[in-house]
Amino acid sequence: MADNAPESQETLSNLLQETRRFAPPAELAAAANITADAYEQAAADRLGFWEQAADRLTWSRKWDTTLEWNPPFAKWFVGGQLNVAYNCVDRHVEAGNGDKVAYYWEGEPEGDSRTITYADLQREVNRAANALQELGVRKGDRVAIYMPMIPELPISLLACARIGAIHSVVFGGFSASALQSRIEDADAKLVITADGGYRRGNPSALKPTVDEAVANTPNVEKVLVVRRTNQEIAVNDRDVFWEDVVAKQSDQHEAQPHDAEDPLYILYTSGTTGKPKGILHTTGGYLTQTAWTHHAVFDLKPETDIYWCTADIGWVTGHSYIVYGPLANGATSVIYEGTPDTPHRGRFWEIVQKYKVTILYTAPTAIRTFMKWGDDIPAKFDMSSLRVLGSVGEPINPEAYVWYREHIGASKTPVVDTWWQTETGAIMISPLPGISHAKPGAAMKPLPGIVADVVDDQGNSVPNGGGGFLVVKEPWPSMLRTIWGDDQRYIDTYWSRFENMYFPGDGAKKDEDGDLWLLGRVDDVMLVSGHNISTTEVESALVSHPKVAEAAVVGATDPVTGQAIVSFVILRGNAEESDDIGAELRNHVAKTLGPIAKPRQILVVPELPKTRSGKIMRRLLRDVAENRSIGDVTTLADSTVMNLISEKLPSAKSED
Ligand code: 6R9
Repeated sequence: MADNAPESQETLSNLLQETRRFAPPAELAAAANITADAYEQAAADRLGFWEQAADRLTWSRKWDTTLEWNPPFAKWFVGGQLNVAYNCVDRHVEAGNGDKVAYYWEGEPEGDSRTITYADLQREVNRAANALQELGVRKGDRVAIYMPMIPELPISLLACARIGAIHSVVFGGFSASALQSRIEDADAKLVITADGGYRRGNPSALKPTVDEAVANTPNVEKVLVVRRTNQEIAVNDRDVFWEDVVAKQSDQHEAQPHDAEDPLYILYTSGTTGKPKGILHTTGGYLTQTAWTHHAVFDLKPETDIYWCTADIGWVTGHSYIVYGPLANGATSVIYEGTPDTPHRGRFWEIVQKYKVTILYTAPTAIRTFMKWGDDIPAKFDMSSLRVLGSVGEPINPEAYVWYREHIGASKTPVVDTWWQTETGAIMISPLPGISHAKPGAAMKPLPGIVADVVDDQGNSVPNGGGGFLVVKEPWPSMLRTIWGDDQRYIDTYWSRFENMYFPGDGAKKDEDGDLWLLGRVDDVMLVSGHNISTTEVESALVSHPKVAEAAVVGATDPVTGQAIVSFVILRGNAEESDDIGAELRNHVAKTLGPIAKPRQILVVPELPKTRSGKIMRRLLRDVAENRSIGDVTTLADSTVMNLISEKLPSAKSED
């Protein structure tokens, strides 16, 4: 492709061709929860479709109006009332399923596990709800939660939901200043935490971070502490202990109904720059869409499935697909406290084998790590129970998708690549496992009831084969309602780029069949010789080389091409770093995507910079590629990674 090719006018180049297709297994398709007519039904009557989804919940008062839409402010199921905790817990007990397991909890130290039935969960949530009320927490108050992945974490969320308090979970890996700013922004009056949790084989303290954060937040009245690790901790006047305050409470608590539009939670999302945004979710629409999508996308059969989402509850994936969606559906889930390599690199597969997990939901970053560790590790475990695999968090490279299907899913399980965001609350674009003829790397189609498209910079829909900006054109039940305390920022961030369309900030393309492929954040798009090239396509081309496990690419200023592609790659466990690896990989990309996408430079690195939720931070790599001092690293999960990368620089394989 030459520089003056007509493609240079397009919004986002479409370079990657992928022809592999995976039909749904016949058995799964025959018994699938959702059939193809759902798309037609929802297209004909979108609100009617969501009403039916809402009818899967138990309402104390039926809504009067399905949707009130004053762009960009939506209200769903107006006038309806329900209690989220009742829907997630009590109604299953009342239906005779009290003995059914809600959570198999697996601590990181081996042998440390708990089985929690729906009846157990009901008692625990009731005690915690009574305790919150005794501590002075009332409907509408904010409660900050900073905890490891222990059962008291979902119990705390549900206790808040039960009494109508608004929880704000802050991931346990965040610093004291990050926690403090989130406590202040939401003006939380209670913090729930633990002494610590287990991480990589050792107790890792949380309480000292809370102490530091609340030293400067006078509005926090109490800190409620769970003892998990029994580490020695300082005890302050504000501290009260779960074992004292919660354990003594009655296990009875009457759930009051809340309005469908009462706030359920705030969850802060940092984005790439600026002050974190407090994403606000409300009650009825959020539970409707998380529950329906969990039922549809994973084909959940609550009687027989064992479902495991490996995310942390500190992220939206954990909120929607460990707590609210699965519990509303009466599912049996696994919760794991620790890391995938403790005490050995087969820990995930050991857990799948132990609990006979049938549905597994994890992230591309984890899948690529498993690829790097080698095929022989999962091969040692019996994972024949698995029947549906899911992916979320980043674009999944086709090669990682195929590896996941083959080595984890025994070449038979469908893989659902689910696109959504903290802001969308629930899955928006995804294959359905009983219907879609899935393409590796494609999120395929908006779910029934979701209207999404790819547009050019004028907001016009691009034709099939074209790339551009992903947008959502109609409101959806679990959409964010605003940014906490900042309606203007909500309008500016999501609704100002295109008129009357929600702009999530992601690039995407439509293939010849009109199926959707996510192409990463538009901020990361590289402009090479007049072509807008997505990071995702080049990274996927690199990962399709047998020696590469993981790749990140960035555009660096270049005197000839405007920007040039600089690639950072991690090799697979069994691959040797040879002298000509740079040339080999550059040629491989040129062959796969065309010469326009040929990287200028390949750097073999031991690690990539990632956020605490596992997303690659290309911004820092751009600093390296342009020989700048490295910018703000506070959102980096492991601050030593940039040193490791810088150390590799002198041996960098730079060609041309
Ligand atoms: C659920 C979650 C949202 C951003 C989103 C996009 C990326 C998530 C993806 C995906 C391609 C997928 N993302 N899932 N990109 N394919 N299947 O991750 O929420 O932490 O708010 O991140 O993650 O860039 O805009 P959140």
